Amino acid sequence: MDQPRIALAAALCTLALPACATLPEDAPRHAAASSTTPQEERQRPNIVFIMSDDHAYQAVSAYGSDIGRLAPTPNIDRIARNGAIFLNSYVTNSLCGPSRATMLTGQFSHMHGFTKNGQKFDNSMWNWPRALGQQGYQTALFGKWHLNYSPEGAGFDTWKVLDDQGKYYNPDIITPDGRTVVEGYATDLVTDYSLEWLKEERDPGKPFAILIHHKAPHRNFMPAIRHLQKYLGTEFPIPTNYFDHYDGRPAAEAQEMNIYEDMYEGHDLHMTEQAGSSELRFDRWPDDFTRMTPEQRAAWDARLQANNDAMNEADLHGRDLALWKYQRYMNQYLATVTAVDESVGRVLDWLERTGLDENTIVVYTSDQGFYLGEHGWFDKRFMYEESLRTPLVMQYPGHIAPGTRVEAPVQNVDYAPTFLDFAGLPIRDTIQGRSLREVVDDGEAPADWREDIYYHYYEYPGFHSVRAHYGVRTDRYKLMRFYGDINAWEFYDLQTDPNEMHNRIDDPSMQGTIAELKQKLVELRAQYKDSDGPAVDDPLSAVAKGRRDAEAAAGLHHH
Ligand code: SGN
Ligand code: CA
Repeated sequence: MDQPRIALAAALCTLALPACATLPEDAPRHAAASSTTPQEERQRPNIVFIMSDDHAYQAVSAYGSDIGRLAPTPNIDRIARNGAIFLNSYVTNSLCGPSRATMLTGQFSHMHGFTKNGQKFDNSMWNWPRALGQQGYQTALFGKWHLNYSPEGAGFDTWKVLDDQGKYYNPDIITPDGRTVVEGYATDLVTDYSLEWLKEERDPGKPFAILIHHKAPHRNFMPAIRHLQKYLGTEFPIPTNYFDHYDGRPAAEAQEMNIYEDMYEGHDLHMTEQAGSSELRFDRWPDDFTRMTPEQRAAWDARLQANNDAMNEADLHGRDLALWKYQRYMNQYLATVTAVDESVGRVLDWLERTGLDENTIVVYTSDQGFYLGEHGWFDKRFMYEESLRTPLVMQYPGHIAPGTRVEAPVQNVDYAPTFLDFAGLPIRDTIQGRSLREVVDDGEAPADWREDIYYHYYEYPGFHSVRAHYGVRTDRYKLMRFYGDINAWEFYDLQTDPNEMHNRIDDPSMQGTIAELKQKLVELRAQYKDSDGPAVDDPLSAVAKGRRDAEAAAGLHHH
């Protein structure tokens, strides 16, 4: 943990010699802050933006799910209690890189250009933290970046990031000085870095924006040693569609993100070869475990041994094994969330102790939602509810009333304009979202707030084999178009079919509604300037349609 105090050096430099402050090249040299009095300065809110990776809203107790009752998140809930919970919060493309680029720029994937993971984000693009920095804010980023090797050039005064996806144990940490392996647990390290900067390194005379980006609860779901046993033995409720057969949903059928078929038993589920052994079953990427110290590994093995031995002795197969895997997935995933929730608590406690909470906006969100066994799945990507939604809570005393419940549909394109707005900056016209101030100030959306949300997923071929698709969600219905080698429309009535099991695209009684939704989709694609993929009125290819009809006639999709 002996990291060089680069940030401290930068902060001292700023204090002593304003001319050597780490302003980005393109920052105006006459930052507005220089003309504001300390009194005005204090009135601009600080921003604490906390984002985890792959945190399902079903696993945030403020959202009121059964899982939340068994595995509560008291500190994330605290933010909701102190301020607002967004009950209809959605992403624009349910994947890490694209989502992060969207939050930074306020644009849909096709506009900022980062449509799939693995692309390289152009760090010099406009982003909201840099815009605040140019107006006198101090800005810092700790944790996962995953848009590029590092955030070099993105405008942060201080940064310290995880390499790529980030590792849970002893992660590689990249700073402006280079890259080192740091002993510790990623969620705790990122929290320590953040609190060190807040307490000791920033300039207390300036407003700040800090981005705290956790790796957890992303795959491969490794909890901190202290939480490893937390939920072993808890029986989580099995989703009613855990054994989904994907009837009438060819893209859902073709995915590779099934808990009982596609998860790696060693890597993801931490299962061992046999009773008495700590040898992991199939582990496609052994580095997550081999990088642990012998002490960490011994502590890990000791805590899971009895549970793994019992599983091996029971010699489970088929349905029983699938059910066991669901419980193991849940107890590990949710235990990684515990450390995230503790981290949120540490940050909130510090803000309250210093009184800074009074003038600080705190946001908790995730880069997208996640499946916790619904349709048999882990991962995300699909426009179905669990990965389309993402948790979002926000507090700002005096500006957001405690316990506000926002029903209006919001999307991650709205974050950038929100921060600009609260910081008193104009909302630039390349931004495609709207400031959430408009919906949180009295909990009501203005009359011209969006009614429908637009979504577009691109990454195919790719991990988990989810086909490209776009779609629209209204308050009641959802229409999606998959394209590429699976070319198909899907339509759901979320009121009667919230689990999206019945694709009613061919239901004669729904054709009027479907035509209206297609029209909305045409309008949304024009509004957001998206011409990627087939046009809404492009017919499905004869090949795909013929195959679907033939399969339906053969009863292939009816179990
Ligand atoms: C990794 C994961 C995948 C996951 C992608 C994208 N495999 O490749 O399961 O879908 O990240 O996730 S892993 O075992 O190597 O973790 S994202 O959050 O970055 O979009
Ligand atoms: Ca993610």
